[in-house]
Amino acid sequence: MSDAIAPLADKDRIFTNVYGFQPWNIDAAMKRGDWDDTRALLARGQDAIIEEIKASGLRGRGGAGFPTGMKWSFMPKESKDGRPSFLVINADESEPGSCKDREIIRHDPHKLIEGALVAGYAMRARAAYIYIRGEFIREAETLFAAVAEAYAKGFLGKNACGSGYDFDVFVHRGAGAYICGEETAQIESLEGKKGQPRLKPPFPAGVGLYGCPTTVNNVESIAVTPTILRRGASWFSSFGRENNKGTKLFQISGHVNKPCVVEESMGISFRELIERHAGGIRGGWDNLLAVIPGGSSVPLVPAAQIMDAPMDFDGLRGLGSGLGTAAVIVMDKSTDIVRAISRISYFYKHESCGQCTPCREGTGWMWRVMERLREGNAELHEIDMLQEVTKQVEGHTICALGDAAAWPIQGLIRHFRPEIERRIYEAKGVALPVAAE
Ligand code: L3W
Ligand code: SF4
Repeated sequence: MSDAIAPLADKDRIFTNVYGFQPWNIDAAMKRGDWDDTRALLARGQDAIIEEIKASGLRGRGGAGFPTGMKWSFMPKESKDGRPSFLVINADESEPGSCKDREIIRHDPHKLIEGALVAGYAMRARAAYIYIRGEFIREAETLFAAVAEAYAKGFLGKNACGSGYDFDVFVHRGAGAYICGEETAQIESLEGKKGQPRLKPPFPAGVGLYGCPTTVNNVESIAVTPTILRRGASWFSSFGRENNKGTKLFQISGHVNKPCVVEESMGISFRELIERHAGGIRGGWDNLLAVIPGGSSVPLVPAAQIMDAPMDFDGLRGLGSGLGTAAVIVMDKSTDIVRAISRISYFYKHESCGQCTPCREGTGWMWRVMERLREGNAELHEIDMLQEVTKQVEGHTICALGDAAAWPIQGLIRHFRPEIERRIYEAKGVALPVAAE
């Protein structure tokens, strides 16, 4: 059960233009408070900024939830061999269901660009590279224009904001590969190579872009940092629960009456989130079948379990799922749940970069079995065999795509095994066994 987290008041929203009611340009952004004496923020000094972000409890908003301040603290305080450090901002938003970074870039790009300067300064980076998803054509145009505005005002470049610090921001467009959202594949792609993940360790903070110390952060993680510094760590950490602090952009799609992207307190209950912002479940709460609460990589949660669940890292992990990017995919009882998960399996098969065998072979294998289960064209024992294969893929690959392909199937088998069996019996024309009293 959720500890009854109070819904967020408008005055506590960081993304005040997420619906684009006002222009995104720099003059409008400055009226909303962006770029307000950024020089004073920088004057606090690198270590003080990192400490403030640590104290705020901010955890990475790209899916993994790694503590942001701690990640920045891994960056070297002094350059070795004259090597620069870099910040890479992951705007390759491609997770099915995820659509928040796109809204930030469309309507609030200056929060991201100011955040790039502040975060880049704190980790002593020479420049930030914003790696934007190739399909985001209009968003990339906005970002290029917003970066140019910031240079024109003297907020970026030499002596950025009059701070005495030189800092550049480059926008780099991807070419349409999901795997380039994985941080080391993104670094490879930025270097002009095929986007294939590297083995970790070494982590990017040690060996990253062009072999230099690099931190890769999600768009939302960076865009919230100037506001956290202005309003204070204790303000940010007053939202949410222990270990799950702050506010978060939730992206609600699927069978709700009003799909939306909304900023809410971490830990808000699923029911409150949907009632307050998405107009309820299509056909009413009794019509809810299951929810994928964090984007396609995390296992689904059946209706009865998610209703009062806290929507945060620990609350959803406790249900065998995860917050991921907080892309909440709602499925009502009209959903063919086996087909839905099979379609997700196809996605991972298609997006596997192919460099490690369990993922390259396993994703195709899992998808083909999922398709047969969808049709009922399988034997009962194959359900256990599929489960076993997901275990052989999970944790045995270079990057998290292997896990992401395995987990949705595990969730389906855990919660909807009777539905899979029903299809097999039905396809064979055999009556379903009656459960013993
Ligand atoms: C230094 C250590 N750094 C960890 C850093 C690491 C990375 C971060 C998290 O996957 C998840 C994935 C998807 N020294 C370190 C260290 N780090 N230990 O911390 O690392 P990790 O490995 O836990 O996660 P990851 O590989 O970055 C990201 C999930 O996100 N996801 C999908 C996301 C999709 C999008 C999108 O479309 N925008 O973000 C959804 O759940 O499954 O688990 O920076 O270097 N000892
Ligand atoms: Fe590539 Fe898949 Fe291996 Fe990741 S797990 S490196 S996507 S083959």
